[in-house]
Amino acid sequence: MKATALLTAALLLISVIPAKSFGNTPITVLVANSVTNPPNQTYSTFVVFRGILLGGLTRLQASNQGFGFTYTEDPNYGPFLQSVNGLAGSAEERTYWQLLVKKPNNSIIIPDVGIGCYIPAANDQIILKYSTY
Ligand code: B12
Repeated sequence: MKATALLTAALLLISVIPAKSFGNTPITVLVANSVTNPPNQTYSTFVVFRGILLGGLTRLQASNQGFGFTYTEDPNYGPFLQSVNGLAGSAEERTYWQLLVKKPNNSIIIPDVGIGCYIPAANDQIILKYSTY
């Protein structure tokens, strides 16, 4: 009886864990521009379980929804988001693409890491906002 209960519990775990651990994580990406204020654009994509935002942006770019981005490699901090949809940040003009995240409860956070380190949670709205500094 005890063995049957244990076996049932083990089977339950095996059937539940993979679904939770390996499912894709849906996100949306909103492209905004606080400098010239054109209409925002939104896109949908996903990251794999515990995948980084860079993977989601790369997938989005490949999905032909009209989203494009480039990044440079910083020797210390990794990928720096350089341009989105053809518009690049500029040291002369003191502009850059800020990374913000709107959580499902509508709070907006400013991640303290870039696109190579941020791990989106399900239904995050990633906000790429062209801004000045
Ligand atoms: C100034 C600064 C910026 C400026 C840099 C432009 C400029 N010309 O000044 C701006 C405003 C653009 C910026 C943006 C961001 N930053 Co910044 N930034 C700094 C700061 C305060 C100083 C960097 C510096 O001048 N170092 C001295 C120079 C001589 O060294 P350097 O190697 O040439 O510096 C370059 C890099 O630091 C790079 N850089 C700056 N920030 C970031 C962030 C990432 C992810 C990368 C890859 C590179 C990078 O730009 C600097 C100038 O070229 C540091 C904190 C600190 N006190 O060090 C944070 C810091 C580097 N930034 C940080 C972050 C998180 C960001 C953002 C992701 C914030 C956001 N949520 O939008 C964005 C980058 C978004 C993107 N497009 O990818 C983090 C990085 C931590 C990490 N492990 O990823 C730091 C450490 C601050 C923190 N929160 O702890 N940043």
